[in-house]
Amino acid sequence: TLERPRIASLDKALAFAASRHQLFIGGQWVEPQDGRRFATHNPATGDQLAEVAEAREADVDLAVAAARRAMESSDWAGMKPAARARLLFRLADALEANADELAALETLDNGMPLRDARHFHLAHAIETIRYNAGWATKLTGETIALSGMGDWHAYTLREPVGVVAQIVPWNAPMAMAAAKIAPALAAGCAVILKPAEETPLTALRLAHLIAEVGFPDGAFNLLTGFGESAGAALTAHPGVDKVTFTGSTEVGRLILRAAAGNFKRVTLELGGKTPVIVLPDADVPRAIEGAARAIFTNAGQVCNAGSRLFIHDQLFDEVVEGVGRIAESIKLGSGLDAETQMGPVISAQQRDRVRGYVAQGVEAGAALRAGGSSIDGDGYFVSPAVLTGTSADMAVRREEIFGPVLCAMSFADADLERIAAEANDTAYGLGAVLWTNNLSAAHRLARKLKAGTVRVNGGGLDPALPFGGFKQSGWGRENGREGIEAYTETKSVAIAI
Ligand code: TXE
Repeated sequence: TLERPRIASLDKALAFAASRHQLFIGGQWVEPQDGRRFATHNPATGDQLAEVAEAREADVDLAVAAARRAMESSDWAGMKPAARARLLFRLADALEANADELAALETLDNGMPLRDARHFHLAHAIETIRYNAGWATKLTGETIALSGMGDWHAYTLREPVGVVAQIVPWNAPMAMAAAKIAPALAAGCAVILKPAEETPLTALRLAHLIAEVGFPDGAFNLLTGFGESAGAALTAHPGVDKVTFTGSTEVGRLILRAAAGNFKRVTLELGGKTPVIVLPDADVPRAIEGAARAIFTNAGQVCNAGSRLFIHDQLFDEVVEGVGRIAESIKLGSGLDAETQMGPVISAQQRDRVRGYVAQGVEAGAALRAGGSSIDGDGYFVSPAVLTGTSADMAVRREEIFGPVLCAMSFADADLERIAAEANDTAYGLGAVLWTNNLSAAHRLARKLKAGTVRVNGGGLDPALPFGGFKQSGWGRENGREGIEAYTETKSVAIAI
């Protein structure tokens, strides 16, 4: 059911997937030192999709050496900010020119509907690169008025932090890779990107485009490989100055420990258990649609997925029924099918994990209002699930599931303190969503919620808006000015005059 231009992009994507993939180090495509390779699979069918090079410690050493050389070369370290910006703008154009193929690759690799891959993930990646390209020429220090005795002229410089290892997950591979590499390169850092072992293909295609637009050797390096080997070696390497990571909270902890060796700078985007709160004055149809979108997009494999729905008593039945109806109407299938609204989850393991949470909840007394089963066939499909009657101590309510599973709860009155306390009753603090037309309640709750992003009546992700977590959802922010400044070191210069 694909349209003709889409078929051409799919053919290109399949040919790329089937081609021989290598590591990209110091501007060259190279074989891994010990020649190892591993297979990746299409989650919609379970079939092998590609075979990619497996980087290990020796390859990490080579990539770090190449990145360090770039940080000392006049080609990269000496490049003017405006020239870095031009390269990034060219990269964004190259992504745009190849967006259909990249989107098809993303769908093959991750399973997401092609429409989402093209119109959200690719569009967002391109916008993020352009946004950060603009910052390259606007990173400035300050002149400082001093309080002490001396008569000094004092100012600050913002310098690139150095070699940055960037480790990304499989749920939004292209968008996440762009969000990592764009500010790092705009700031003048040298990058070593490690995509998730499940989804390396768009990062590989991205590396080809980076080579084509002419970034100097070693400014960008790509290592495909596993977390425990390539990822761990990168985070422990003394030649790496900073690690930026998006992934599980558990691996975030491992990264912090590994980074302690040489006090690497660390930015972490970790898990979430985002509350969605529907107040009594909400626009109900929009709240229903928004609540469903918040948890079912990308099959719930979103760090900011709205997995806990708090609804005022008087709207509870209507909202749960509405979200349940949407859950039941969602068409599951291959992301390549134009009709598909929800693709598979990433792996058989993830499918079993998601189902396990639902089963555990039901066993503990929760009621399944919709979905939750896996679908027969070869791909890794889970039908969207809505649970009521969960208690605050159940795993389904507390832990990040990373699947299309929603727990709906009611609250009796509009006591904002109590609502905020329940919403904040989690180890995470990535996002929160409010549905209300009460301006004061919206502002009050926005202040009380312990979350890095609060969305009221919709609103989404933007490269200009800082994104990150309170509590165990992470360290630091990506996007916006803060996002790019995180790739710089501040240097104070004081001159006696
Ligand atoms: O994540 P990992 P997994 C959560 C989500 C999901 C669970 C498990 O709940 O179900 O984590 O997913 C690399 N040193 N999120 O196992 O392992 C790995 O190669 C360095 C939420 O896939 O964190 C991959 O590139 N790197 C999340 C990346 O880390 C290591 C997105 C993410 O994999 C490493 C993904 C190590 N020791 C999962 N071990 C979000 N918040 O968006 C693994 N990696």
